[in-house]
Amino acid sequence: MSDPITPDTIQDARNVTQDLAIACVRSTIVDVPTVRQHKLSQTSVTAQSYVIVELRLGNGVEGIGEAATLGGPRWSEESVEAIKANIDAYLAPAIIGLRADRFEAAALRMDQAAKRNNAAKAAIETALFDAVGKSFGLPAAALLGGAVRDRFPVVWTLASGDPAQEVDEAECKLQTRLHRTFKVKIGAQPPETDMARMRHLARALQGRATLIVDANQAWDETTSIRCLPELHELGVALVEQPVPAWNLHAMARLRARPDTPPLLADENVFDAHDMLAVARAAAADAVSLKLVKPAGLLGLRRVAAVAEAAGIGLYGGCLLESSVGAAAHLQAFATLRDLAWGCEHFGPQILTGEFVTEPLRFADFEVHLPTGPGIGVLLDKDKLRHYARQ
Ligand code: MUC
Ligand code: MG
Repeated sequence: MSDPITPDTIQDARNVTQDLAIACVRSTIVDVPTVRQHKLSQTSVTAQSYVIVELRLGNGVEGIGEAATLGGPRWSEESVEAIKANIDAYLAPAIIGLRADRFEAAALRMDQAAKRNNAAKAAIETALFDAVGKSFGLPAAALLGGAVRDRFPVVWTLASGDPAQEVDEAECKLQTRLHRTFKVKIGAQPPETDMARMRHLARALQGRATLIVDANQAWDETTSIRCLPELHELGVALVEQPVPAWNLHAMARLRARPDTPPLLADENVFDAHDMLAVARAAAADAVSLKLVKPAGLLGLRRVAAVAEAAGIGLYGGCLLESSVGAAAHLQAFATLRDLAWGCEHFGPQILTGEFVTEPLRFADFEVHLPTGPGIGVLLDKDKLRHYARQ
């Protein structure tokens, strides 16, 4: 028999409501140099820029979240400057006073306050999960259904564009047992140059590493028809977003060809509606899941649910997040029943420094789910100040 409801029980419930009320939200732009230049088809970075959200509850507990970008508003439409402005002016005011554990209500209010702005919304939602988790001593994964894994095979990205440097970098990652699957960023150079680069990498790493490529929408259908069979022959395991995001039907036609490697949808799947369209068009074998695309952890799980229902594999994507953003992704990825393609949260490793008290653990080709409550990492406030943009 459960205890009868007494005035004390009612008072306790009132206290919880006050404890969990969102009291304030602060956003800070940070810039962290990378260890080398990272070149994609549409952008190139020597520093990563994030907006860090610190959200305080009535009980004094602070939750944190991160909005990642890649080279300004060039990977998607959001820049750190716009993210901070929209958090401060629209998103934070929309949720002040709300109970932090009303995650869907917070998402609805943010959707009413601003169209899209999904990276900004994801950073706030992450901070809500972190604050609620920290209030109850539970990992964010527990609030999402519970973890089914505590470590993830982790990809490294080769993106200098110089094949000799890339072989050296891959050798170093293999030797230190950090990474053995390498994603090569193509599309910044002409296709013929990229194909020569791929032949060089495949030869040098044969039998010791798995290669995948990401064209970030750089090729058209004709170029893809010309190049995909050779990538297949070279043993490339996955080709990410070869054609523009809008060209779903080209993805489907390419996928239907017998000599096309498995295709990974990235920029053409932001939310669950996009996922449904890709599934209906039979346009991908796998989907890259990232918090910045579906506006947070709940949205990411909705995309994953549609993909799972369609038999499309899950790949744990990134946007070169720091340990804050990476930890949030791992909390969500940990709850997915089948993460067939592992994850690529190498972001903390490409930064020259970090702003958490304890960085994520990378060992034996895997990244580990942090064990603390909430997203599992804590800000080092001095370091955050050091990287904060003045
Ligand atoms: C992307 O398009 O996948 C992930 C790794 C990387 O190097 O770039 C990102 C974004
Ligand atoms: Mg991609």
